Amino acid sequence: MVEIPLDKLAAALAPHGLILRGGFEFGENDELSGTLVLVGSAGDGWWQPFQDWLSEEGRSTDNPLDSWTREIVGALAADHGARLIMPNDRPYAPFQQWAMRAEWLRASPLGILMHPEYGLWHSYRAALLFDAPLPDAMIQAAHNVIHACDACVGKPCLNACPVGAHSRRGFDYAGCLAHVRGEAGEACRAEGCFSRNACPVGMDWRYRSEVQAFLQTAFAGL
Ligand code: B12
Repeated sequence: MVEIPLDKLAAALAPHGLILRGGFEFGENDELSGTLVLVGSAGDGWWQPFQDWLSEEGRSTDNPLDSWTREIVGALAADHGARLIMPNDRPYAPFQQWAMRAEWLRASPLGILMHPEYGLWHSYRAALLFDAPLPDAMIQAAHNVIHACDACVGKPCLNACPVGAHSRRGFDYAGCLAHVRGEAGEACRAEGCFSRNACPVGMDWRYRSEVQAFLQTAFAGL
């Protein structure tokens, strides 16, 4: 049986600021079979490699982050006989559910998963599906993971949005979008989401403003 070459994968991803985000084996009742390994980022170390790639001639500006990811992780999939699954391809694959299984994370009140070290400053950019068992190095014990939101009394994330889009009732997507796109949403567009930035966990991993502006603009379709 083939083994998943975790070290090779990690070494190939590192120059691009991408990392392995954990994995798990699908079971009998799942929609897929094999072992899934998630690829993503922690912090914004991917920004400069991505910018360098983007500045090369002939790059399309249509979903550039996905195109960049597809180029890097797609090559790994081809080299190692894995199937590439992308988060924005339809029908949407349940990346957050997969991440919960792989890394034992839970959602913050904002919907974004809370990581014990990276806080809200991490992402899932692609997944690789292998026909091989889960390497021992990827077996993560559930009890290792502390959910920081449980101990967070003030929940500043729920009080920081200028239009109250994040509340205990959930996320008011339409309200957020209208504000971010509008005249009064300049700060949200330039500095990033106030709610996400209000979280005290993982401050060292916070994306610089330039990166937050890029992601907010993409989110708002501007
Ligand atoms: C559609 C989508 C959205 C939609 C949700 C619309 C809706 N009402 O459902 C919108 C446009 C609102 C959205 C917004 C954002 N999203 Co979004 N989104 C997705 C996407 C592409 C598909 C979600 C889905 O339907 N999956 C299918 C179901 C079956 O899978 P699931 O795992 O169960 O998905 C659950 C979650 O997506 C959750 N959910 C529902 N609504 C929302 C809203 C937010 C804000 C989040 C984070 C989760 C969430 O409910 C789903 C059902 O259980 C995923 C990628 C993916 N493939 O999962 C990213 C994803 C969930 N988004 C993500 C992020 C980061 C954001 C933003 C913060 C983007 C940004 N600017 O950086 C914003 C939030 C802005 C804000 N101000 O808070 C990340 C979360 C990463 C993490 N660390 O947890 C993902 C995984 C993308 C990624 N590449 O990392 N998103």
